Amino acid sequence: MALGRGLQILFTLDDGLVIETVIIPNGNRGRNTVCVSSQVGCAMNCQFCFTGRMGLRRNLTTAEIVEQAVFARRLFTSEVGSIRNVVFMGMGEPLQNIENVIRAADIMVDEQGLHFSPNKVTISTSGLVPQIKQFLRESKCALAVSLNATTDEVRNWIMPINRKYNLKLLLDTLREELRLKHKYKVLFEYVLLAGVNDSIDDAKRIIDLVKGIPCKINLLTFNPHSGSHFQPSTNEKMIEFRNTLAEGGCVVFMRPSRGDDQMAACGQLGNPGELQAPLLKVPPRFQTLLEPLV
Ligand SMILES: *[C@@H]1O[C@H](CO)[C@@H](O)[C@H](O)[C@H]1NC(C)=O
Ligand SMILES: *[C@@H]1O[C@H](CO)[C@@H](O)[C@H](O)[C@H]1NC(C)=O
Ligand SMILES: CC(=O)N[C@H]1CO[C@H](CO)[C@@H](O)[C@@H]1O
Ligand code: SF4
Repeated sequence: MALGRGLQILFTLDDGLVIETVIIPNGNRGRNTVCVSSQVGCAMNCQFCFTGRMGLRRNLTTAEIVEQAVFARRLFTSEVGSIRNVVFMGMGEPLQNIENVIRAADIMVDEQGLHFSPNKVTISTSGLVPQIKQFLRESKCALAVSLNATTDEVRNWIMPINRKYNLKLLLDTLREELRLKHKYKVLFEYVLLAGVNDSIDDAKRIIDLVKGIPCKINLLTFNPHSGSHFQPSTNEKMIEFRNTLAEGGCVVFMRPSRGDDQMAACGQLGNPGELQAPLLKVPPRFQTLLEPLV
């Protein structure tokens, strides 16, 4: 079955609010990924994200989170492949709903539950430092951290959570906490934005920033949408960026462009008609390079 860009499922909750779950196909191998939501909306206001622009409505319950994976599993019988991975990259900042998220992830990996492998259940965070510590201590599941910038100047702008927990604090915390884990690697997500964070100097800074942190780095293509003024980097830029990281000794992945849009569908959920959160002021240095807002 060809899923094209991924299969989007809308769930209406008991109180009438709507959340989205996306199934991301993985080629012919039939090992599909389900991208689950953890909150209705999100309070983090990342500048590239639809969901962030809606603001936060509420946390999902443990059951509402687990149900998304159960439903995806039921849709995918063996003929069309199965669901092998769960990523908490839908609506919401999972670690802002940490109790329910840890419980849901526990159920997903429990033998009596959904019995996913713990390294196939990934919680993705924008960087809530105290919750990252708690998560790494209490859960066996995988952690992805959205880095998306290499200086506080840029990260403060595109991911406002950085004003509370800056890059140094975030990375020092990971360096420290991962010493307590056995054979555990954190995944850094880095979305390349043309002219904003895609220079070779950025790649070189990443190499320094992640030194001493067991990790993998995932480079993603930005998927432009109305409501955002960013543009994706060119393929050549991405390849050059990837090569610089690899030469610096990093384990780096870059999704082929087809997969890109599918991943990008996840993490940019939400109804553009509900825009509420303000766009932040663009630092003067970047003003000329961004597209005017539609
Ligand atoms: C979501 O859950 C967290 C605790 O896990 C709590 O601190 C926060 O206030 C909750 N948010 C809402 C909107 O209920
Ligand atoms: C930041 O990273 C996350 C991936 O975890 C992604 O969903 C989001 O769109 C990224 N974007 C930017 C531009 O920072
Ligand atoms: C941190 C920062 O400003 N990084 C760079 C991102 O990439 C553009 C161009 O590719 C540079 O101009 C920025 O300095
Ligand atoms: S990228 Fe994630 S954390 Fe940031 S606003 Fe969107 S849903 Fe929230």
